[in-house]
Amino acid sequence: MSSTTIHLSKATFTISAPDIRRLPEDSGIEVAFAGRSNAGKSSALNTLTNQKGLARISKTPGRTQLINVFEIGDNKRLIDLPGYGFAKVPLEMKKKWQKALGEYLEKRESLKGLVVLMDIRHPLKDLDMDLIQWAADSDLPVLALLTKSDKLSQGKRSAEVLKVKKALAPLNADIKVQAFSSLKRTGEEQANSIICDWFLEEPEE
Ligand SMILES: Nc1nc2c(ncn2[C@@H]2O[C@H](COP(=O)(O)OP(=O)(O)O)[C@@H](O)[C@H]2O)c(=O)[nH]1
Ligand SMILES: [Mg+2]
Repeated sequence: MSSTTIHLSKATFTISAPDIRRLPEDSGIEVAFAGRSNAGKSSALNTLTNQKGLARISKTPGRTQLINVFEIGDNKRLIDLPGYGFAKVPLEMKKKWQKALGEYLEKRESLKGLVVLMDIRHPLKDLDMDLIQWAADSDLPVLALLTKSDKLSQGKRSAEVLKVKKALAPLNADIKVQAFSSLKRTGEEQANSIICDWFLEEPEE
């Protein structure tokens, strides 16, 4: 048993990599954040690390095309993956960073958990489902974070969480669903605890 406590607030920016070859050595544990552009990924990273400027909150959707790495110490890293699904971007650019995203997901050995961020008002779009299905097939645990939950009433919020849980249940995988608001800090504790558990998992033989 490890007695270490993980503090996401220790995260410091390490590098922005255009492809996986430019990433730190593939050892230790990484937890990656992925989602459609504008899903609230940068805001969630800032909230969870308690650092306002950690992931620059992009005003122009689709500009965060790089793999951003944040060290939290002890060979553990948070990974901010390029946002996907933004239409108003030249196809060549899109292909390039979608390739970086795909390569990261397929090849990165230290990836131990995937946070998929979706706007609670529009969850489970095709690309989100592709990603979650892929993680399920790869035995990678998933936290589906339903962002901007402050935009819905309590009743609608619970209904949406239930709907997403039901939709994902047939995958029979390690998938947790949590409503989240960076604005109100809703779901922060739960998300933090799931992510820290991933960081504390014993390495496999
Ligand atoms: N109301 C509300 N707006 C949010 C929340 N999180 C993000 N946003 C807004 O959604 C937009 C996209 O957020 P951002 O974090 O840049 O998304 P990213 O493209 O996924 O990194 C910004 O205008 C944010 O202010 C939230 O919890 N509540
Ligand atoms: Mg962003």
